[in-house]
Amino acid sequence: MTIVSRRTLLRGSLAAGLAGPALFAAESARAAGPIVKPLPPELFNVFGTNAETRWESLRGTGYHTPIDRFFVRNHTSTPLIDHRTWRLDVHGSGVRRPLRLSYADLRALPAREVSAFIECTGNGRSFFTSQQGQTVSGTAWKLGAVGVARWRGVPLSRVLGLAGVKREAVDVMPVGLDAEWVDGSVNRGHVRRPLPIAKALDDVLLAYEMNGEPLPPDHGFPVRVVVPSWIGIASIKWVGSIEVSSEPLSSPWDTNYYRLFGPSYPAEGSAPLTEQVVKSAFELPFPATVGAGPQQLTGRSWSGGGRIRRVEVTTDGTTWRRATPHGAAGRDGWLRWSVPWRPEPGTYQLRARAVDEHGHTQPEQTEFNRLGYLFDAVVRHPVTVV
Ligand SMILES: Nc1nc2c(c(=O)[nH]1)N[C@H]1C(S)=C(S)[C@@H](COP(=O)(O)O)O[C@H]1N2
Ligand SMILES: [Mo]
Repeated sequence: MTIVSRRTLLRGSLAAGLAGPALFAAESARAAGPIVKPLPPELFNVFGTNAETRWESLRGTGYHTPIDRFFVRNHTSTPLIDHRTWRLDVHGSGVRRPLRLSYADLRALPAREVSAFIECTGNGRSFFTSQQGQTVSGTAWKLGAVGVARWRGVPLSRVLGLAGVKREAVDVMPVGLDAEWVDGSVNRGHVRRPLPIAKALDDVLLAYEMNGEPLPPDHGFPVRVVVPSWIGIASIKWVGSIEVSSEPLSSPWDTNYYRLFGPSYPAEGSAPLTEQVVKSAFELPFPATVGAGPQQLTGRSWSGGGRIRRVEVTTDGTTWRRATPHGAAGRDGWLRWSVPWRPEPGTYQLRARAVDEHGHTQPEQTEFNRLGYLFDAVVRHPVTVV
């Protein structure tokens, strides 16, 4: 394995007229339309550069979300990156030995597999409006901006260890190689968000495989960060550099965005968001039409705060029945469940609510925040029985 110190490499590259990570973005990443994989309407709802999974397409699939229906959230476009020229730079005031790793270097390090959801912070955002009558900004997701995959790669702690993390290191900032993001008229730069050193050294993965396949372009090929249990923006795709700092770092993604803003929060917003909240979804179209007679309602519940311990469903709005778990509740994943139902023709609002092992529940209402983050209230799912 050839792990070269970044300083040595930079000297070489500077001599050749090169200038660090930005160059790789320009050289090896080219725009390929916002999303590369097919987005058939029976699997996805498309919103510009983003695509949400249709929940009914998960019915009958296993625990892990198949790649062909895993949601995509892109600030700009999926870049096509050549793994042969890709490099990961690990640098900053918080490391003793800045590093530059190739794809082969990373692949040669001891690997780990982690099963975890990635979920957009705004998943469920449209229900602020449809259920609570509130105006929020951002993509009007229903509940399909979440998926669970098997991620294989190298623990970030291992790579940081090779770079020699200093005791005074506080923040770690992975930076994406996709295009800089222009928000209205403001260029916010490359997608990036600092992680506290404690989380970075805990369970974060530098993943190069998803469900046993090389990471697909839309999900971060060649390498993405996977931050289990945290909001999706933490899991930077197409990572090209990681800054480790002995001073606190910040980016628009933890100051202007991904905090709670609104009348119940301080003017500068809440603290930067970290863990996901509790949610439940039925594997049905939204709204759904089903036939009368005996059937099974199926769904999944998940939480960033711990394993799901109990799920209850109501089909009449008053009686809550315990759902039957299918398989075990995954840590950083979800619990699949079902309840029998024998409806007469009519209109219904199905609801499911879950509790995790640390007692986090789903409220009737989510406190308003302008950017529509962390909607955890019980969703009323309209169903017509014919
Ligand atoms: N480089 C980069 N990383 C990124 C993003 C992005 O646009 N660029 N989007 C983030 C957001 S907001 C989410 S929710 C997840 C989505 O991951 P997925 O597209 O693999 O489902 O990736 C995160 N990582
Ligand atoms: Mo997101």
